[in-house]
Amino acid sequence: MSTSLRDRLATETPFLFSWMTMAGAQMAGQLARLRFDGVTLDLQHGLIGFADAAAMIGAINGAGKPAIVRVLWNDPGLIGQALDAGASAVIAPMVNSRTQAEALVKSAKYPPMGQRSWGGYAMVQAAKMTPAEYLAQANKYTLVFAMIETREAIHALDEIASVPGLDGLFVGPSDLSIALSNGTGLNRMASDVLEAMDKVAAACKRNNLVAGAFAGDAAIANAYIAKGFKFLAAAIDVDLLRLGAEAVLKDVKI
Ligand code: 3PY
Ligand code: MG
Repeated sequence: MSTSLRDRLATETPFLFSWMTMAGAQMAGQLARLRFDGVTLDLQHGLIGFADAAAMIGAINGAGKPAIVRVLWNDPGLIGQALDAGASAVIAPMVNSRTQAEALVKSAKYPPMGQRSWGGYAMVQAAKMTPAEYLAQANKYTLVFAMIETREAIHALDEIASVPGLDGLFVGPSDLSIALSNGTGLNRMASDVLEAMDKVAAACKRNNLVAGAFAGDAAIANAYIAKGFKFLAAAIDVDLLRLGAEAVLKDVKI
């Protein structure tokens, strides 16, 4: 029996994960062995199909880290598939209303909390449980996050955050900055984005939810942590490659 991601998120220490946009189980396994606390697969904007994701989730779990999936959309089939493949948490884009948040929880949780459908064995093996144990514990063992990235979502924050069974909110600051600037800006540190994020952090506190966000670099992660966010995408795979290449080449004397 284990509720490790939930237990870990109940501690004070921020949970920092890498964010994969490229397919490949070997790379996922390598990333999972770095110092990040977990690995997220981006199936919305990344170049990762489901068969890729299933192998990558196996590699991440095999390295002893939680696999998290940002699904393509708030859709019961896609959410069930990610959890059945062994994801410890799912993050659903563009959750803008209480109705959409209720649908999200329904997709991710077994009855009586929701309507997740039973099937597949990767999740049972990943959790190291029997099917009966998994069924009994899955609603606690797995987490579901609603992405807050539009004006509508900011206006409906408490209606979304108070949906029973929802585990956290996850800010998409790029889309939020586009929305708040009426399509003229892309700035994860814009002042109106930061103000909206204060409201998200407060709604999480009021409703006992985990506050998460896509940060993408250390400076932004630090700014969001100071606001009370603790479930953070700290770096994208392509940036990690670029930063590694730059670090090596700057020291080569040519
Ligand atoms: C956003 O910032 O809009 C996201 O969805 C995170 O990549
Ligand atoms: Mg987004």
